[in-house]
Amino acid sequence: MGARLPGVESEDRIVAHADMDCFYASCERLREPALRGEPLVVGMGYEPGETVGAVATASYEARAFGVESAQAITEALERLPRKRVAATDPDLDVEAAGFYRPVDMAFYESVSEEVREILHAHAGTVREVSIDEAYLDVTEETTWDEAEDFARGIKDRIEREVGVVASIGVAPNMSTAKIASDAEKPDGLVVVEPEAVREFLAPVPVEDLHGVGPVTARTLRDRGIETAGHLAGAERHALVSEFGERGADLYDRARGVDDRVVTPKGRPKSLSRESAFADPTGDLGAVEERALTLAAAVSERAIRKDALYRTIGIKVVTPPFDVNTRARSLPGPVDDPELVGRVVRELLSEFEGERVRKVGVRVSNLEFGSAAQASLDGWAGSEDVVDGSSSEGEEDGPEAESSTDRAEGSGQASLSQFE
Ligand code: DCP
Ligand code: MG
Repeated sequence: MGARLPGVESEDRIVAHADMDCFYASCERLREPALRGEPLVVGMGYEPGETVGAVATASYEARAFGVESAQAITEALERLPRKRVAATDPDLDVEAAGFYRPVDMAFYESVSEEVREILHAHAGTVREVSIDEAYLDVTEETTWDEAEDFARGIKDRIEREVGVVASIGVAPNMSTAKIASDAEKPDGLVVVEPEAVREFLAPVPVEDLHGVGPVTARTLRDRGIETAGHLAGAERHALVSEFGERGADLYDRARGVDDRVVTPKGRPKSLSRESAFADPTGDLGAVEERALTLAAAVSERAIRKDALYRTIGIKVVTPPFDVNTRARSLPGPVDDPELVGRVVRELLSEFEGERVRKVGVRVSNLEFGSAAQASLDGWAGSEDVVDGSSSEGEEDGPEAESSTDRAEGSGQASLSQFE
């Protein structure tokens, strides 16, 4: 949760949110221009010619065939066969086939860096929330009358100088700006002036609100709440009794109320990831399996950030919304993915026989800049993605980084990680 500045009304601020379109795919097209305009799938854990891995992202042409993030590559291939295969198979249509490429994080990071430089050139305050996404406080840099031209200037410069396309939303606060940047993707540019916020938000489906995963969305829909407009018209206290503090946030955001101030991002105090089960499970083996995937993701992220940790912890949410955390402190800071897995498994054993809604893994007590101590092989192949959302309502300030597995409820573990 960003700091609140006394006396600063949200209407006084102009916030932009920029998010690159199908970012990894756009990066691939930079170095392989023949892929432009083609259905293109970028797979995490994917190997050329194989069927392993999950979809990190798909170009909009590939999305038209039903390919989406976090889908298994096997499923993507059913919807969109490989071009090369289709070309030799008389039963397949080459026009309805696409290209598959493996993730190359180092390259995407370098493209991201170029985009960041441009964003920083246009705004004094930039909060980078992911590899392809940032909030800008542009109150000092523009006015509502000029906001559209201002945002177009940023968009054009990113496209001209970096070669990828950004969608940008401008609004009086962070949550509305994020929805605005998403509203007309790809190549979107949406400006929501203060007096238009309520009207703009009203038709937005609850799924599109930040922090609402499939599980929450289903609960809301079961209550007849399908849009932000419905949420805004709901009883605040009913939402609070159902979802706790988060319900209050949802209600506020749906009404276009969000006092968070865009603060430049600092170094995190912890790194975490969590993932919900579509249906609470009493199978500790399944919980453990999910937790170990999260543990691997968190350890990799620590390596990428050159962070050592002294504490390894878990979070186990049991129905209805009981949050249990357990942690173990280590004698000294380490970078040891294997140890993270082992500690997580030991801490989880206490929950044998419990039904689990959500599981999370966190490393904390971080120490940075000790690359020499980090294991060398850890530098290979680590991948990083981002999101700030946490469906238990822990807002991410600069002091904590957490993320919710986007494959929540889909039954597949997304291999994505969030910074
Ligand atoms: N990503 C991932 N796994 C996910 C979601 C995303 O690895 N489950 C990666 C690939 C994306 C990048 O993160 O390119 C940015 O995420 P976005 O949600 O912004 O998705 P895209 O940029 O791909 O598409 P959009 O045009 O919807 O922004
Ligand atoms: Mg994007």
